[in-house]
Amino acid sequence: MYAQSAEMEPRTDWSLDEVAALYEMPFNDLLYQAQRIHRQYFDPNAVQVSTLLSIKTGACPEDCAYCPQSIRYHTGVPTEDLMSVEEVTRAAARARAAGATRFCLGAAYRGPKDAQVEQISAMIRAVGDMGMETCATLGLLTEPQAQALADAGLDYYNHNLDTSEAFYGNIITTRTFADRLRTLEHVRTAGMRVCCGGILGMGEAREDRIALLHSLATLDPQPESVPINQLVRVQGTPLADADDLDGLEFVRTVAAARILMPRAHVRLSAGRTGFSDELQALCFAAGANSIFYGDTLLTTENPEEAADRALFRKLGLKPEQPTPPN
Ligand code: SAM
Ligand code: DTB
Ligand code: SF4
Repeated sequence: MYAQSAEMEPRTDWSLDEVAALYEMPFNDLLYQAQRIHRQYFDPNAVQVSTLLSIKTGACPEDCAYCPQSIRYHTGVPTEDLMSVEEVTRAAARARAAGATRFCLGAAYRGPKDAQVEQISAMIRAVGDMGMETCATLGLLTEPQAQALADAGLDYYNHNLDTSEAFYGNIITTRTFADRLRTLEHVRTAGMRVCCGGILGMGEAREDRIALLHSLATLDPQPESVPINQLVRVQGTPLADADDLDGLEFVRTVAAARILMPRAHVRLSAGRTGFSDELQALCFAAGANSIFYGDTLLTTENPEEAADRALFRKLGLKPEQPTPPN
């Protein structure tokens, strides 16, 4: 039922029941399947390394219940205007020197204005010229905005589904799940690669994690990059006191993502500061093969670079070289 081979196009016709059956397999069987598929498609000891930069911080009009940058919550995140191209290239040069191969620009927008897309396009050109892969996450895009970013050479656009369609309304009311799917379509039409995943630990049930995976795996084509975030609980947000998620549920989600989307890079994204080395090692064994590297994500903490270097050494992992453009 789960058989796929590296020559075949990944299946995008998964039924919800199939995804549930996969997610709920005995843990050892699930990890074995995930590891087997991981080895068919990837070097199991290579991890893609991305660094994030918040190019426009805070005062976002949206009401995403997890987010420290929403203007509706008092989280102490300072408001900062859109950075200059020079500031961005300086940060990218630092990230490149530290070993990152992809640089991801994040902005606290519902969606950018055209003038902002123009300024961000200049940043993308500059970072691309430095030989790094580029990614941006700017919120909802119109079709011409997606085309403008693609024309600037943007390699990936990150736009997450965040959670299941059924649970979504508990988390965000200012834009819909369908709005997100539309932006993903514009990104595809413009010819960019898609980075799309979600957040775990927001009080969702296992069935929501299964439904999120189902939505991601049935995108056609599937996303090239799938960030799995663990909620970072930020004081002042409605989810500040969300219950802990069992780490093994996180590993199950990573393993199922690997099996369902065999060609995608599955990224351990937000929340790694709360993970032990052992939990991260299990995630890598389950098929995760990308991380955010650098002391900060957008506004919250990420493991220290030295800690990640030590973890890579202990596990014999090495940074992956970028894939050549299409
Ligand atoms: N404003 C744009 C948007 O929402 O699409 C781009 C930036 S937004 C911060 C990018 C993603 O970060 C969100 O979709 C969400 O998945 C993730 N994120 C934000 N706050 C988080 C938190 N506290 N914990 C985990 N993930 C978070
Ligand atoms: C994604 O899925 N995770 C990253 C990235 N896409 C932009 C963002 C995580 C943000 C965590 C909260 C913060 O640092 O503000
Ligand atoms: Fe704004 Fe993005 Fe945060 Fe939502 S996740 S509040 S859109 S910055």
